[in-house]
Amino acid sequence: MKGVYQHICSLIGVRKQLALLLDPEKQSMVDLKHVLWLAENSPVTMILVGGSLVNSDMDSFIEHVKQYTKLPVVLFPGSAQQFSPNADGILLLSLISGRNPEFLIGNHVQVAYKLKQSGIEIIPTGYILVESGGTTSVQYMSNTMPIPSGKSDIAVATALAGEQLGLKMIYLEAGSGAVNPVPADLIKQVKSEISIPLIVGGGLRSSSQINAAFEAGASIVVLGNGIEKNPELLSQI
Ligand code: 1GP
Repeated sequence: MKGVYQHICSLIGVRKQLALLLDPEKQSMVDLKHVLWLAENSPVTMILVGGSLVNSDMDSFIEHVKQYTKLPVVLFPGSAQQFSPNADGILLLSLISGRNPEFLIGNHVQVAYKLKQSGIEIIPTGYILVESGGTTSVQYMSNTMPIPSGKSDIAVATALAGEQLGLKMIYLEAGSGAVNPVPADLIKQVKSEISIPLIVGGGLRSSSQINAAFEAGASIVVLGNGIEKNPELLSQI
C-alpha cells in the first residue's frame, strides 16, 4: 500500500475524504465494530486515534480497531504520551496558532528517537486552533489562545507560514465538540493561499455542515463527537 500521505494527496480533487476520530477514552460510547463497518462503506479514508486526555492502552486499542478495518490508522496525539507503534502513521502536530513552546517543538524533541525507531510514517502537520464560541479542551490543555474566528487574515498568514516551514498539511481545528465549527469563509481564504492538503475539524455534526466545509475547500473533514452520538451520520454522507 502507498503511504498514508501519498494516498491522501492522490485522492484530492478525486473525491471527498473523511477522517473518523476515535478517542480511546470514549470507546465504551461506540459500538466499534459497527462504526468501523459504516466507515468502511463511507468516504472515510483514515481513522485518527487520540484525545485530550488518554489513559487507556493505545497499543491494544489500535489492535482492536485493526480487527475491524483495513483503513489506515493514524495517531492524532493530544500529548507526547499518546504513541503506539501499531499505528500506520502519526500526524506530528505543531500547534502553530499558539505560542506555547512545548506544543511547537518541546514534545517533539521528547519523542523524536522513539518515532524514528518505530518506523511509522510521520506527517508533519501545522495545527491551527480557531475560536469556536467557548473554551475547548484543546485550548485549555495546550494553554494557547485560538485565533479569533473573525481574523481570517491571521489564520491565512499562520497557515502560509506553516507551509513555508515545510509542514505537509494544515489542520484547522475548532476543537472537539465545538459550539461553532470553523467558519466557511475562513476555510476558503486559507485554502486559496496554500497548496498543501487542508484538514478541517471540530463541531461538525450534520451533513450540511460537513458539505459546507468541503465546499469551502477542506481536503479532509474530521468527525469525532458527531459520530459518537450518531454513527449513522456516516451512511448519510
Ligand atoms: C477534534 O477536530 C476533531 O480534534 C473532531 O472534532 O469531535 O467535534 O468532531 P469533533
